[in-house]
Amino acid sequence: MFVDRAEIFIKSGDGGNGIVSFRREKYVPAGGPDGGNGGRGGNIIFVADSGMRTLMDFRYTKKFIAESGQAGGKNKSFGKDGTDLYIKVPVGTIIIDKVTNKALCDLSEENQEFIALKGGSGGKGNTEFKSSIRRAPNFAKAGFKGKSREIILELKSIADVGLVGFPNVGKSTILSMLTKAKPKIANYHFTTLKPNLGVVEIIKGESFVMADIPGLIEGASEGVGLGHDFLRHIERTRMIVHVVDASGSEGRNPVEDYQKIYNELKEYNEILADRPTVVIANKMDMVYDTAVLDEFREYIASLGLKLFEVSAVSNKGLQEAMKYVTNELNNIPIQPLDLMYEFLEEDELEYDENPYEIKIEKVDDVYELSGEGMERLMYSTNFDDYDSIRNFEAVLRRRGIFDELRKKGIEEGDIVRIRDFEFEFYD
Ligand SMILES: Nc1nc2c(ncn2[C@@H]2O[C@H](COP(=O)(O)OP(=O)(O)OP(=O)(O)O)[C@@H](O)[C@H]2O)c(=O)[nH]1
Ligand SMILES: [Mg+2]
Repeated sequence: MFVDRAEIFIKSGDGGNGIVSFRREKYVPAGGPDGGNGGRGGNIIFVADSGMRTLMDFRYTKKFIAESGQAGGKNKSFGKDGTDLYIKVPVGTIIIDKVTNKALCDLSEENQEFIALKGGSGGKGNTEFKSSIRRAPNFAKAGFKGKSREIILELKSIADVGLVGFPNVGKSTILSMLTKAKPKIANYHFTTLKPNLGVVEIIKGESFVMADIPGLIEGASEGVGLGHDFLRHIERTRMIVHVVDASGSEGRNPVEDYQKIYNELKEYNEILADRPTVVIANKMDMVYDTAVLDEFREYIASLGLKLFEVSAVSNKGLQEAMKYVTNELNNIPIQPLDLMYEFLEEDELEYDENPYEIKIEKVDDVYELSGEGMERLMYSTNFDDYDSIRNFEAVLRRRGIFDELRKKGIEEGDIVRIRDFEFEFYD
């Protein structure tokens, strides 16, 4: 089973809460605060693994949640950080944000890592709030929540050269003659159902990777046949080897075949169609109608392209063609993927909820406060402690929540609701 696209859900770990605690010592009636800080939540990290070939694992596991940080302890002890969660993906996987459909990262090198989501930081324990005027702080801070995101993984094989052409023209035969790859070869259409990769080394020390993809047909770029799903595996290639059946053995015309495939590439992606191309006229051993061949030679020459006439089954002419390809590759740079994808800008990465946000909504006669900032403030407040309540009010005032409420028409004595808690408003 070859899987090259998957949708998953990722979430980094929540930060652990800070805690309220006081030293208890013999003969000391009230020891100082000793509540420790919470640990950081685990990060979500993608890593490119050269041992993986497909995204099949993601058909079964779709949710990835990193461990949360632990709460702080007594004696100023820090809570343990949540373990980072490493998600292994094949080399050549692109991490795409589902909401914006923009790429976050292209994991194109072995062992390359990408931190997709950082864990929430831990909250501070009450020890941190001790001061000369506040000897015994009775509150601590909640940890920051982890972040979540829906992700699309797309695998685009890393190959230098891609073999394209109609089904049955001999693409897999070419790959099998030039590399150690053992693709299935048979005299019918759509023999190849998944991309095959092989290493070609015609000139010593100058090897390159060649990809054989399933045959394309008219409408491939719109999803007809198998073609559409596999075109992405040649997106990264630096060169295209366009294979046609020169013998017209299936009653087709090589010129028309070439044009049809070219148009499919162009429909799929303009950039792909304009990639440096070499043309291989295969099955020369079966050419009986030289007029058709002459027409094809002329046509390819008029495009300014190099044509190689080969017989793949008998391994004739392939070496020469590949020598040419090897030399050409030296002059063609690696394709930057951002030609194909829009990448998210650094500052766009944080589209998640603002951890300080406090939302105000009027429901009937009640003013409701919500949002991550509100939740954190709630959890960070000890409503049995005068100091802590004062801090709670001060934070709301400082963030302009009182002003905002007044703008919305709140009056003394009106009800403010935060989750299950209700307060009367007094300024
Ligand atoms: N006579 C002749 N037959 C060839 C030649 N090259 C390939 N064939 C035959 O053509 C048929 C198709 O070959 P494949 O390599 O499977 O073709 P393909 O382009 O990979 O086909 P799909 O995977 O279906 O797209 C097989 O029967 C091959 O043996 C050649 O040079 N001459
Ligand atoms: Mg094939």
